Amino acid sequence: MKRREFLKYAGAFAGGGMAVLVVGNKIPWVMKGPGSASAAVVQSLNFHISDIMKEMGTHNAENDARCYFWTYRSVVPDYPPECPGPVIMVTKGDTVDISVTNDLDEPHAFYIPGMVDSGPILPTQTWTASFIANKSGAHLYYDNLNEPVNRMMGLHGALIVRPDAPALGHNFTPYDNPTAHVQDIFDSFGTEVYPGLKWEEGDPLTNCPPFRQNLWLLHQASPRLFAEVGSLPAGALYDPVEFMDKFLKGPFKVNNSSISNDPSYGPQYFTINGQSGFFSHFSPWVTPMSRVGEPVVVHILNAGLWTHSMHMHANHFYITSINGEPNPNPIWVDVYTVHAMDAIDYTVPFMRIPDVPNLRGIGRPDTPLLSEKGLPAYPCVEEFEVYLPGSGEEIAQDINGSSIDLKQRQSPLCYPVHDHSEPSQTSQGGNYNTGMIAGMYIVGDRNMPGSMDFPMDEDFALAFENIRGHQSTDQAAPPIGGQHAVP
Ligand SMILES: [Cu+2]
Repeated sequence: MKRREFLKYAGAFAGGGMAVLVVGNKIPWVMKGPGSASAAVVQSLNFHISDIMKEMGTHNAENDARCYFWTYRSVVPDYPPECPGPVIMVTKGDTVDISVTNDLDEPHAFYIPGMVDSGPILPTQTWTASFIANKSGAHLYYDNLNEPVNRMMGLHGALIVRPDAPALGHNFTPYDNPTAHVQDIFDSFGTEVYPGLKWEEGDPLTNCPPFRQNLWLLHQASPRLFAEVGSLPAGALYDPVEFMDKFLKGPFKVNNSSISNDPSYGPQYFTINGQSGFFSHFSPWVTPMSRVGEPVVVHILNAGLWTHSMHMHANHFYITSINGEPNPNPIWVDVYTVHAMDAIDYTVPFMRIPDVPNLRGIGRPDTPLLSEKGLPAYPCVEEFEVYLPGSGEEIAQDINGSSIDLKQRQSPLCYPVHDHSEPSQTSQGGNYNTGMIAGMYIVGDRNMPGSMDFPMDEDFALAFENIRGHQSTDQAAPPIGGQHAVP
């Protein structure tokens, strides 16, 4: 593609919201659920394969941090182009009608292993099909041509399929055939083992959605290499072996200035759902924000070529699914390795933080010990009133020149989720905590009288409202094939 054509898409960077398309009418709960930023109910998917120049989180007047991508873009509804493509949510057994038009100048495809395979869609052509969402869980949809080049260039997104019913006499799991141990874990939610709500259980009175889930779609991007692919003559394909060599074996640069003078072919941006650093860590579409007693499932899909190991502080979690197979032995861990193209589920119990000193055990709804000041160690009433930086210590200016106090309250309780593959903790050579990082917020405790909501300052409350929904949602969809009533 000619650069002047794709430059017109500059500005696709969005501050964290994910486009979500809900197919069919069986899962109205998802409209208020975590991970559904700008959700819309649709009866069919209408995608165009096109390209963008995306402004990354570190783009500003001094630092031209932009990257060229190929994207699946929803045109009905009309969403801005973004990498990754929209999240597609369906119920198992539903039929999904899809059309994909190729606006680029080499063949592309739409592929979900075991579900649908478009084969090559030639330039300017449109492929239409129907497929059945035949397996519950999180799946990657992607372009499998010239592998891995087309997928790495940004042609990927997530399909999340939810079971339509739990096993008889059991709680819901995210899977069709959970192993006995995975079923046990989900059956333990809402019991004395993990007091609070079942996974599928919401509570409108306390602003808690059912089926709490987050998606971590991992990817890595190289502005130099991706620009080279985008600059090829019409119809020419980039050699995938050369692509892999340059991407995976390029040397890392030691600092920002050497990157701008002589950019590496290696990845410079490490993203979760297209976001990095603050924009992923503080995004409720990435970072689980839930109460003790409100378990959350995190679907991890690695669309890239690198290995990542997301280490979650605050709670250990269960690995409940590995590459489409419910885990026969879901041990309790705090970090787990996700290879290229892996699909891994973290099931997070949202128990009390394990390092709170209780009379018995860890993480249990137990009697907390007292601090030196004679206050209970839990709820963390002393930390709730701590600000880092403190009030008046760090003042910034907004774009209108007004002063902003950067004080940050240590409530709700905020913990990091970072990748142990350390190069990913940078973005374009920046310092730690600008790359592939998520988090975990404990925003209250259902099991502690008087602590349903921990104290929240206004900025956090705004983000939290977006995800846990004080606002109205879109209308429910008609049956598949039917039409929306005119509002
Ligand atoms: Cu760690």
